[in-house]
Order: sequence, then structure tokens, then C-alpha cells
Amino acid sequence: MEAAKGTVKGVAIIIGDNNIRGSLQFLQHPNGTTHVTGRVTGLSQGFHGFHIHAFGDTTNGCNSTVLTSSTPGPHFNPFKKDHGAPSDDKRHAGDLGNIAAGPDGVAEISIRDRQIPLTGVHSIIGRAVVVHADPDDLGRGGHELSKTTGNAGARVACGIIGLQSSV
Ligand SMILES: *[C@@H]1O[C@H](CO)[C@@H](O)[C@H](O)[C@H]1NC(C)=O
Ligand SMILES: *[C@@H]1O[C@H](CO)[C@@H](O)[C@H](O)[C@H]1NC(C)=O
Ligand SMILES: [Cu+2]
Ligand SMILES: [Zn+2]
Repeated sequence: MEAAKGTVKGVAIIIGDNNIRGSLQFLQHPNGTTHVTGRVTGLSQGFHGFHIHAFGDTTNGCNSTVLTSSTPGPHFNPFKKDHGAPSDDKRHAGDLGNIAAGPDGVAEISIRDRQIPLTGVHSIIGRAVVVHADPDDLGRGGHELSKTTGNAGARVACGIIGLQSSV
């Protein structure tokens, strides 16, 4: 089946600590909305920060998706804003909030967002999807890291977003 005209597809395979594994599909509709679907397994029960980081570099594992291991961030942030919730006007483009894992450690993901295109100058292709150890406080936690990373803790799993054939 041929993809509808104007749709673009991406894929990311998530690999992380303690056998965390996942597979994500990205579908950009012609209207500019990208739909992220998939599942991540092997997580601790609860909420985990879920972001697009600027760098698709896993030279030293998921820590390389940030500038240095001592500098938190950066989330993909082409508009130079503070960290926030996906529904906020003030947010990094890469701020996708949290994913929720059940008692079985599985998080089912279905996120629609208009700031993560697969084409154009602000494309997320070649960047990293990162799953964090802790919940993202969505910029509201009052912690010194709330406005940069949501204080979501360690980067426990990640994957690079690649273009996928549409046939
Ligand atoms: C974009 O198109 C998709 C698929 O048809 C639809 O689910 C979504 O609601 C649309 N979004 C907007 C903002 O129009
Ligand atoms: C990544 O950074 C964390 C500290 O945030 C550290 O505990 C961990 O060992 C680092 N992992 C690697 C593979 O360097
Ligand atoms: Cu992150
Ligand atoms: Zn952010």
C-alpha cells in the first residue's frame, strides 16, 4: 500500500540500561502533525521523561545525546525557549512530556505533536529520542533543573530517529 501523498515516516529503535528495549514509529501527516507510536519495555513502573534531544550521538551511550555528561540538556530547542509541557507555548520542541509504564514495565506510546517534523529545517531526523529514569516535572517542579530538563534524571534508554521507506 502506498503512503498518502505528503506523508513521511521515521523509525527509532530504543536500547538502554537493564534490557530496556523499544520500537517507535513516526508518521508525519501532510498537515504538519507527527504521530509517534510504539512501545518501550523493561522500564520501572511509573512516569518517565520522554524527549527529543538535539544530538543523535550515542558514542558513549545515551549520555552523548547531551553536550557533556556534566551539562544537562540540551533538548531539541530550535526556538530557544524554556523547558515545558507538550501543551505549553513555552516549551522545547523536543519536550514530549512523560510516558507511563505499567506494573509489567511496558509503556504504550501514542503522541501527536506539531513541533517534531520529519522534514524541513527543524526536522528531528538524525536526532535522539531519550527515555529518562524519572518523571519530567514539565517545568513546574521548582527544581534548578526544571526549566532546562524537567529534572527527569538519568538517560536510561535512547535511539536515533531515522527516515523509513514509505513502501
Ligand atoms: C492532521 O491529520 C491527521 C490525520 O488525518 C489527523 O489525525 C489530525 O487530527 C490532523 N491534525 C490537525 C491539527 O489538523
Ligand atoms: C551517564 O551519566 C550518568 C550520570 O548522569 C552516569 O551515572 C552513567 O554512568 C553514565 N553512563 C555512561 C555509559 O557513561
Ligand atoms: Cu531528555
Ligand atoms: Zn525540554
